[in-house]
Amino acid sequence: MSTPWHILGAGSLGTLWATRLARAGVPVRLILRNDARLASYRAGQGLTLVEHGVEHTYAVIGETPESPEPIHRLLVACKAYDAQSAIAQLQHRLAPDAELILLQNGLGSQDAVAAQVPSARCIYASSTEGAFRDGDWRVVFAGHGYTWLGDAGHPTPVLWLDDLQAAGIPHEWATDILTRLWRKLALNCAINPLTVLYQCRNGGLQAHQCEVATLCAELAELLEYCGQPAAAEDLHAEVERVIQATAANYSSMYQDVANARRTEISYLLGYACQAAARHQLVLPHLQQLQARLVEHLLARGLASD
Ligand code: NAD
Ligand code: KPL
Repeated sequence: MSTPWHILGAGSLGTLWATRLARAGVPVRLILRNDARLASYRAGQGLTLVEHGVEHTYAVIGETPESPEPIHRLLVACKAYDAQSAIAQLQHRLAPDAELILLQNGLGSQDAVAAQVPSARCIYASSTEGAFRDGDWRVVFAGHGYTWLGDAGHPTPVLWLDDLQAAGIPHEWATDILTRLWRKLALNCAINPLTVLYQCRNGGLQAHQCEVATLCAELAELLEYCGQPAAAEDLHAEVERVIQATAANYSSMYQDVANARRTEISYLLGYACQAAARHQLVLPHLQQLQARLVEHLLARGLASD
């Protein structure tokens, strides 16, 4: 039997990956927080994937972090702010050859996890797929996209990409994964906080073109300072393109705030501002944006980290 995929986090992306791997006959184990969540999961039929309005349920095996089986391959599908504590619960189960696939958006959590589990190989991922939960143990595949995977320390591809191929998960091995993560972070910093502050869809930023352009200029400067010139290339043009292409959508940060959920600000704008401070780079608009966003979150009783 091929190596099982342990999936940590039964949220949107975790369920999206678990169901597609299970559909392809790849062994999958879903790691739930505790016995109560496991009992709730076992009371149902499994995980349901809704794609193009058609739903299928897959009987993926559930377990808790305390299960005894060693883990060789772990897909970490928690939010960035939960990744380290979630992994700590099952760190004792990681086999010496363990590989972790980190799906978190932004930057900062991946390096923290890599430092936490120095003997494991950590694969960083950047995904443009979109999914949301429309109920417990259910996910709607809302936006088809691509997932880039890479190891910042070793260019050699992993051996399990054929599992992704079999599961129909569009992917590519990226030797420049950090550049891709920085680029996505910059896009998210230029778009998401403004959609929260102006309470608009992405397309609403067409009314704030000057502000977007100024932020892009500062972000491009930051990327250069951080040794990521390729991520800075034509940033403003791409931001404009994304705003147009996703004009009718609400950004992920907008949706988090609208649903009173904690945002991943520390791994996006917070990370960018910290990197600027490390380089003693003054980026007044970016810093002001962070201050405005923090104030906005606190005023709504949401965490500002
Ligand atoms: P989500 O909130 O839907 O799922 C996270 C899951 O992790 C939740 O079910 C939560 O209960 C679980 N979890 C947290 N701590 C845990 C623990 N200790 N033990 C077990 N489970 C635990 O989040 P998501 O939307 O799937 O996002 C995951 C990451 O992927 C984020 O960084 C996000 O930015 C990124 N991402 C999401 C999408 C998307 O469309 N949803 C797209 C691209 C990137
Ligand atoms: O990734 C995004 C998000 O909403 O998080 C886009 C659509 C690119 C906006 O930044």
